[in-house]
Amino acid sequence: MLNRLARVRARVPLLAAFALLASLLAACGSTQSSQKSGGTTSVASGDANPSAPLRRGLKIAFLPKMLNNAYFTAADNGGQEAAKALGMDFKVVGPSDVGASSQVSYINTLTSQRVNAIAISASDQNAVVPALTRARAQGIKVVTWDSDAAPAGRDVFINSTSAEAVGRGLVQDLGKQLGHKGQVAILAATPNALNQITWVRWMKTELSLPKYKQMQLVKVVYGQDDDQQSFNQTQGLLQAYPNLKGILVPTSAGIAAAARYVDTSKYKGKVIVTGLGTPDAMRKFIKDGTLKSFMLWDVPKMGYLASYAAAALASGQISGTEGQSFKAGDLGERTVGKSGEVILGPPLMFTAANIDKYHF
Ligand code: RAM
Repeated sequence: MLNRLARVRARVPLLAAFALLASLLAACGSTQSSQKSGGTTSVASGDANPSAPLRRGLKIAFLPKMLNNAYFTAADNGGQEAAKALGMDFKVVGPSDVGASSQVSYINTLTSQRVNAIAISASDQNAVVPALTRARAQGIKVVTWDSDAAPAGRDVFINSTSAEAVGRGLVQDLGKQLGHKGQVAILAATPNALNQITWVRWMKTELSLPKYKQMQLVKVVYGQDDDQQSFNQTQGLLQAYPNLKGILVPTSAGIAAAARYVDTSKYKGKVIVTGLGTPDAMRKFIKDGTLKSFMLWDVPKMGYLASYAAAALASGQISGTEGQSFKAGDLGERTVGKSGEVILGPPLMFTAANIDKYHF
């Protein structure tokens, strides 16, 4: 996989599609915008020794929002690759749904098993915090990735990319395709996950600009990262709003289901779908013209970075305080930013021109 990651990285600067993202990031004025929780900021503190030796034989557990979801499996695979390179004992556990409290019993079990680190994408920013706090009180290091928990529950957050770039970028992409006119809706995953909350908030911020005055957001619905529920929600939206022109879908399970519905319906070619999806699941829909574009990041790399951060924490090289640096294998040296956040990199825009270069 590392070869593949290296290949993907080498191509990134060459892709014309990224010009859009580059201009977007410039317009945003910052690439550091994060998923912000409502809670008070309390990043981990304490002594860290950057030259402490890397501990071998550490036990790390990945806890995605749910199992059997291609997006999370790709992240887990990246985490496993890094764990192997670091000599860590690696496992993945997790629920089969993205319910707010579904991860709590897994955290409790991992705590009693005394793993050294938990790497979690939180389905709910608050519901996991008491269990994570108990884990941390026993010396377990907690890295969130993809979707953050309130800062009190973790040491470091591996953010996929700038939340502002995602929210604004998806609306800009849709606006362009629609000539900035027509009714639009959002099909998100859940109302509890911080990544979803933050992306939707940025979408609304972008939509409030004068250039979108003829683009009206009519509804936000949730498909719970479930294929059938997302499919049904897409159908429901199109029936309830016969003039709907576009759907923004910031969830990989949701966008695949929405594309599948539109593909075989009378709306194909009439309703624009864009959002966040995995290249393997969306390839067919890009090729058959159901979708022109969608966005994501290198998901295995995100998991890879989470494992390296966990190893650095559990070895005492970092504690999660802003300014500390750690080595992240192929990804080079990374520095902890504000609120214990480490950003993987800029988002990728996928189109027919580049989708075949990505396989996850
Ligand atoms: C969904 C999940 C995940 C999100 C991706 C893009 O599968 O909600 O958290 O980042 O989509």
